[in-house]
Amino acid sequence: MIKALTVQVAAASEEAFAQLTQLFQALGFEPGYTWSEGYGKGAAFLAPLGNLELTIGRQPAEPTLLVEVTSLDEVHAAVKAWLDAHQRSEDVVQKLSEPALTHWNARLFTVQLASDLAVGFWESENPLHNRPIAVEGDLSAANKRFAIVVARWNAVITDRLLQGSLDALTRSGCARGDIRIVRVPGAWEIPSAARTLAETKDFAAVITLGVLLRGETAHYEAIYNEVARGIGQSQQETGIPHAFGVLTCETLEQALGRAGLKSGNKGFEAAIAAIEMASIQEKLNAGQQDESSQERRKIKANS
Ligand code: DLZ
Repeated sequence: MIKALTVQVAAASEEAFAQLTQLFQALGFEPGYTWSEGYGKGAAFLAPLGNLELTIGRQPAEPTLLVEVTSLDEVHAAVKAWLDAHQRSEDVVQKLSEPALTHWNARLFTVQLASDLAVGFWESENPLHNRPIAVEGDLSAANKRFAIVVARWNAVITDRLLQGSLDALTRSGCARGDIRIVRVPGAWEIPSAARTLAETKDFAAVITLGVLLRGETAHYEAIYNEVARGIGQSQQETGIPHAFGVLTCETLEQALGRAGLKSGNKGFEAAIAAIEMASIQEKLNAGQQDESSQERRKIKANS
């Protein structure tokens, strides 16, 4: 039920609003929702993580609004440059502290950015703090090409799946021109088209979309097994991620429910999986290259 944390800060003037906006953008906050009404305006700045942290005992830090950063010294320099540009020089020393070690193994500096806005910027001294140790995919589809193979059989549903996939790709930053759509007669034909596309190595991932209706498909199991096997095999043998968006449903009504009516849109979900896997693949490939070039360096050094 809880959705988000918001800390509201009132800027003293239009000028202060613009200056703080400029600072937050320069520090790397992601721009969030902005609004403007007759009675005022607002601009949100987003961080990847928000916490409402309850403590007891020794207060870990002053002030209470804390921003965790990487490269604390660079952030300090950026904040100082901003203060130098907008504040009297005698005030800067008073408003900005130097980074100092805390009792919780971090370095922190504080800055009074406005009369009721004191911020503590900090960086952990532990290099693994808050860093994911797993390789995880990003959900950005920008500058990547995707192929979609969609079956025409049960087009009333597969068209909706296709719309869902296109929606996910474009909303994640993929340009329309970077999406190749291939229509095949039925689910049976999906694996061969997917494989041909994957083998070109032109695409970061292939999204497969189709619907098999048990009630209306004699030899349903045989078709389904072969389609699933073929798509999986294409993925494994080409090394290009394939998202599986082939629905297997008892009835048309159930299929419609999974194509945007009741249970989300499986085409959208398949595209998101494809985007994530494309990113993971990219990271794993980059990691492998790092490892093999390290290996080559080692061999060279020993020879
Ligand atoms: C033949 C057939 C049947 C009975 N049912 C479906 C289905 O539910 N979903 C689907 O995508 N395709 C079906 N097909 C068509 C086959 O997948 C294939 O296109 C044809 O057998 C031609 O090879």
